[in-house]
Amino acid sequence: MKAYLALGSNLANPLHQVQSALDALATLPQTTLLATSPFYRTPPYGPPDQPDYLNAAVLLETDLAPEALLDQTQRIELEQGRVRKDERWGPRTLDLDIMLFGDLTLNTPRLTVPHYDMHNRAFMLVPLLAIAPTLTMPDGTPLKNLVAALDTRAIKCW
Ligand code: PH2
Ligand code: MG
Ligand code: MG
Repeated sequence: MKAYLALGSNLANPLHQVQSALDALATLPQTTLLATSPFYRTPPYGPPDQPDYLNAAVLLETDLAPEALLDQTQRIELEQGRVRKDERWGPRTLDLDIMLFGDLTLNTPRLTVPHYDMHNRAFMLVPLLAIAPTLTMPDGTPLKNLVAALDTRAIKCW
């Protein structure tokens, strides 16, 4: 199955965090890293009193089940010093979010796919469009239409 992940970091050297995460994703079991987007600098979505983020997207080909992939991405987050805080949308060393898993729609206590808020998040959709320009969402909406509906002017190259 093809899975698209969003990567984000705004603490502890984001470039290093994301490069380490890419190395870890490239060595996942039953998984191949097929594509990596450019790295973007994006203003915080949510509380504004935090550093800008480095955001990127990757395409994986994986034989893992969705929740097994989630186990792996959460392990990588923790290995890279992620500390879960109560503050919603607060700063983090590394965030790995499963945006899409094939055309699957999934709602379990641990995982919602497609990512519940990706259609509102230019910092997710712009990197995704860079590696998947003709992608269609599971509900049939072309990704490029979602991006066209958002303000992307604040998104820069890292
Ligand atoms: N992640 C969040 C909250 N806000 N803002 C930007 N720009 N990029 C992110 O990755 C991000 C965010 C929660 O995961
Ligand atoms: Mg997130
Ligand atoms: Mg997350």
